Amino acid sequence: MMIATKKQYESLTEKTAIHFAKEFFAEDAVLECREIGDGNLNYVFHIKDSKNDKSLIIKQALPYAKVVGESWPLTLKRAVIEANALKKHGEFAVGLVPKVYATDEELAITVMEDLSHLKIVREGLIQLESYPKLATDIGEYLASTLFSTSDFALHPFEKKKLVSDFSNPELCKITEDLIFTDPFFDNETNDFEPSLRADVEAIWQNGPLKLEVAKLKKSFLTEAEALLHGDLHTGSIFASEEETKVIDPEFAFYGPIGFDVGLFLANLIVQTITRDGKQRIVILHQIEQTWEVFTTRFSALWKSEGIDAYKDTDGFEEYIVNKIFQDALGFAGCELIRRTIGLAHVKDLDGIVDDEQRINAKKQALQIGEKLILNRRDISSINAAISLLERVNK
Ligand code: SR1
Ligand code: MG
Repeated sequence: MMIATKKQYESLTEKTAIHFAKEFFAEDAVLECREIGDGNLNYVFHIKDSKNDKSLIIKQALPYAKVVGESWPLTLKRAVIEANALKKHGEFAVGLVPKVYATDEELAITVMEDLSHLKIVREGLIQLESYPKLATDIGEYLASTLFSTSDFALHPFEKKKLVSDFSNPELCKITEDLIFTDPFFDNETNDFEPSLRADVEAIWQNGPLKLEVAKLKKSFLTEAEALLHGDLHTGSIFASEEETKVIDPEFAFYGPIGFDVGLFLANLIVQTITRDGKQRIVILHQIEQTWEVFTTRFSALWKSEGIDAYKDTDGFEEYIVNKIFQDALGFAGCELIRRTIGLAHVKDLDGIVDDEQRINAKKQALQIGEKLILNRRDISSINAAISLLERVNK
């Protein structure tokens, strides 16, 4: 559904958001609104009818990056990309993304299901909350959305139409710069603690590492394999012990399958760095389980839904899954490095209060990132990747 009101873009406030939301509620509704967004780019309004116990979310893209300010203009088209990606992914990952009720392209607004009974996974993990379904749900989400939007499942005309519909150059440029370029050069967008300067300069001077990052960046730029979420970190997932919902696919575009897998794994790896003992084992198990569920579901879809003429050719499916794995490890490495020394950090690391512990954790993130990028072709299984984490951690 498109919202009927057409007007020039204006930023909503808690008051005006209520006005826009009225048509979604009963006549006798008593509406309350709170802005609850804590991301880098958007406003998120929670609107509740306290009389009839109904609620929804209005998300509005801002014409600039909130994290930097009005000096960094950003396309509003991303609101449409996000709503369309939620709808497309929702066709395959049923129940794992929020429902979209309406959109307004002019105002860059999406009206969607209220998930405020859930918690952002990054926050929950930092507080050591337990998410027993997270790994299986995300493994399922990754396999179903990525396989089902790829050439393995779609007629080439349909797939190429989607590639064009989901062209998202401005948001891709952010990723190209913030994940693949800036952290590996002395760029002004970088943000790192003075005690990390020697480690950071070693990265800037590491030719073999930069060569591998250049290859990963080329893959991100050119390999239109599937409709990615494009920013699948733990801040893009809402969950409870019973439910998981993937939100915020405003960076969606056609890219390499391993990118979504790698970003999620990297954000779990960050948690392994910050934890000890049994709490750490929980996350290592989630890393293993995510990959196992992903490959099992991907393989089942390959067999039941695959349309590729070569799908039964010996070795082809294994070649594809290996490529996804190696790409995912490399992309995970880039994500770890950029979250430590680039523009956009994560609370898991920045929130460590003790200076020595925090710097030590950040050094580990850099080391693991480097190893994943450089050794990704020699890491033969998810357990081998976990052993690499064990060797660097502690
Ligand atoms: C200016 S945007 C910075 C970061 O926030 C988003 O969530 C993406 O991860 C992006 O790289
Ligand atoms: Mg986001």
